[in-house]
Amino acid sequence: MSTVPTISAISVPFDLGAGRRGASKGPKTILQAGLLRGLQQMGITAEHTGEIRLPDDQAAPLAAEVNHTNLKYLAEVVEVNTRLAKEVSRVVQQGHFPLILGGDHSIAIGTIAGLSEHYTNLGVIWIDAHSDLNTAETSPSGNIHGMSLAVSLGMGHPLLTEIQHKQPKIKPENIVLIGSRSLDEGEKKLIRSLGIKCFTMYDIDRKGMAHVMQEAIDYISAKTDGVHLSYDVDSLDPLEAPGTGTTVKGGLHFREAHLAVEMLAEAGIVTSAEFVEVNPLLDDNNKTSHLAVGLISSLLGKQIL
Ligand code: HAR
Ligand code: MN
Ligand code: MN
Ligand code: MN
Repeated sequence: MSTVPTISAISVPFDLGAGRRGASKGPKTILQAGLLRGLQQMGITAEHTGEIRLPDDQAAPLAAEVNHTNLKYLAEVVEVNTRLAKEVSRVVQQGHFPLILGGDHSIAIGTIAGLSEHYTNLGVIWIDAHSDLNTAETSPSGNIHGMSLAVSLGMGHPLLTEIQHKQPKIKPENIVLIGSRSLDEGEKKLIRSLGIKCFTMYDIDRKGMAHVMQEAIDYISAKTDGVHLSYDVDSLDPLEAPGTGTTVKGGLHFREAHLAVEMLAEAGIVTSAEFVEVNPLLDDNNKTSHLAVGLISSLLGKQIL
């Protein structure tokens, strides 16, 4: 029997936080790649609680009301994340493990908002080529998926930072970035000024993934009462994960990406997770969806032997 709690998978077919469409099709292809069946074969109880989506009628009037030039689709991002936060909070309340399937990375706003109701020192491990620490002022694109971690720290438009009321949701000292290799100037300044722990690709090359993960685990488990894993598949090298909207060369190899989640499983510290930015429209034979299934399975305890 598995010691893993019941998994409640939540699909968020949303991609308006990204610059290109298609990540909204991620949850479905991840499920079609056999996620739930695989978990059940591991002895895990896994259920799908449903989809968080925009109401067809509400987005347009809201958008007109909060029309903001450097925050693309602000109203839609607010709406979907408000709904997601409630669902994530409900799942935690129920004693289940929230597993959020994105969707673009803007949905971390709702996930973390929902989680933050239940933890006073929520740790966040952010595995990503990017740091998603932009604000409207520093963003080169206006795409909110590049701002979700800043929003969770309480920085950004009040409609975003005030989702689920508590603000900020997380503390800079409880965050670890892993796999960073594309940081905007404003983001670099913020990482330095807030002292956010950041393991770049340079650190991974220099020290090795096993060393980096052990440091990350020791750092975060010392002071947190729960750990959320936010896994952006663009952290992987584009050769491994071509199906994502903002690929950056020089990323994690297949084994490094798996080792990270295998070590987290062994440490037993992760209390929730999200896998984001799978874009089936850009994929090669659903390679990236299958990769996501492999990573999730390893995170939840699948071993080679
Ligand atoms: N930093 C850039 C921006 O803010 C690119 C963000 C890329 N998107 C992501 N996030 N996939 O991890 O626009
Ligand atoms: Mn139950
Ligand atoms: Mn991201
Ligand atoms: Mn990214």
